[in-house]
Amino acid sequence: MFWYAKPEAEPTLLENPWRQTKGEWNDKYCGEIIQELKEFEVGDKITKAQCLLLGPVISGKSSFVNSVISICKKRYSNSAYTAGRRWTSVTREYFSFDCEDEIGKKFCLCDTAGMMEKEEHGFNVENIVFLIEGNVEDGYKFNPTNTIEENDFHFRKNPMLADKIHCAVFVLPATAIDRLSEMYMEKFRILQEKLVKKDIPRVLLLTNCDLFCDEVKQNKRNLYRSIKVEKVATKAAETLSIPLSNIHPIVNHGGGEVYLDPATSIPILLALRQMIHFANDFIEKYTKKEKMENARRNKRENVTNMMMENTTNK
Ligand SMILES: Nc1nc2c(ncn2[C@@H]2O[C@H](COP(=O)(O)OP(=O)(O)OP(=O)(O)O)[C@@H](O)[C@H]2O)c(=O)[nH]1
Ligand SMILES: [Mg+2]
Repeated sequence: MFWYAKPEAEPTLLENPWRQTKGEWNDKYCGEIIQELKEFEVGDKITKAQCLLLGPVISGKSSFVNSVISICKKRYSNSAYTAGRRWTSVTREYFSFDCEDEIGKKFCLCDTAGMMEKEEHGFNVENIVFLIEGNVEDGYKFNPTNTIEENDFHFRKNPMLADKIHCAVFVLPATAIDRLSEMYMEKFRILQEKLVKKDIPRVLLLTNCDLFCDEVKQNKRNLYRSIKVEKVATKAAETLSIPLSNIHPIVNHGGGEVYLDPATSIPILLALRQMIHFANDFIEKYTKKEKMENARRNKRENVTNMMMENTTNK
């Protein structure tokens, strides 16, 4: 008679998290991050960190907006209309969400319609450039086949720095990383090129980590210990050319919960904190470049004026 050793189950959780955080995932740590965000100064008084959410339909963009607003309000909020499991975009209008509390004053989350593979669905890539440049006002109805025109009611002709996008946030379900089609990758590539050209920081939110990993579903505190989640984040970094440190696996609030679990809020807040920091870096760099450009222009004008004076005096 032979005895076979029962094969050991593959480990699913790491002993040490693949991403370190400063504290236990409880209300106290959640409160500390919120306090840090309240004290953080973004740009000047009028400029909030404007973050644009981009991603396929039903990827969890509006749910992220709701999650953040819920955390700010300390109760579940459904300000951004969310989709069921349909394949066309439920968000049809461009809308930026903020919250009149101390952290809410620091940022603005700009929700968009889902990007579909084909141009005729979702919204077109050219419109994203207008969104980034701050040419699109709240209320604009996404039109998948047309690009916004200068004579459109929602077209802002002379956007200020405060109207522009300071951080681009891609939103993808963790479950979709292995299933991105060629057509989709091409859309992402074009978009990334445009963002890199404009020096706009990029962050990626990996949503639905509860549906992707059972250990996370059972306990949200397993998020940064899950081997499966670490692997998918690394794969996303390689596939989408985004640094791993800019990739945030999350579970959105809203799965019928009544109490806001700090273990769900903390990774969302860590993502938001990075978005606000990156947006601020962009604002600082943009302001510096603008000052340098103005100084150069003034110098050029002074030289021209002096030359003109010299010619008239001769
Ligand atoms: N389990 C789980 N469900 C989620 C998560 N994030 C979003 N959902 C669900 O996914 C569905 C789609 O979410 P939305 O936030 O509407 O997605 P969206 O990207 O805004 O979709 P469009 O506006 O249509 O482009 C909703 O039923 C959400 O409740 C998550 O992290 N985990
Ligand atoms: Mg939406």
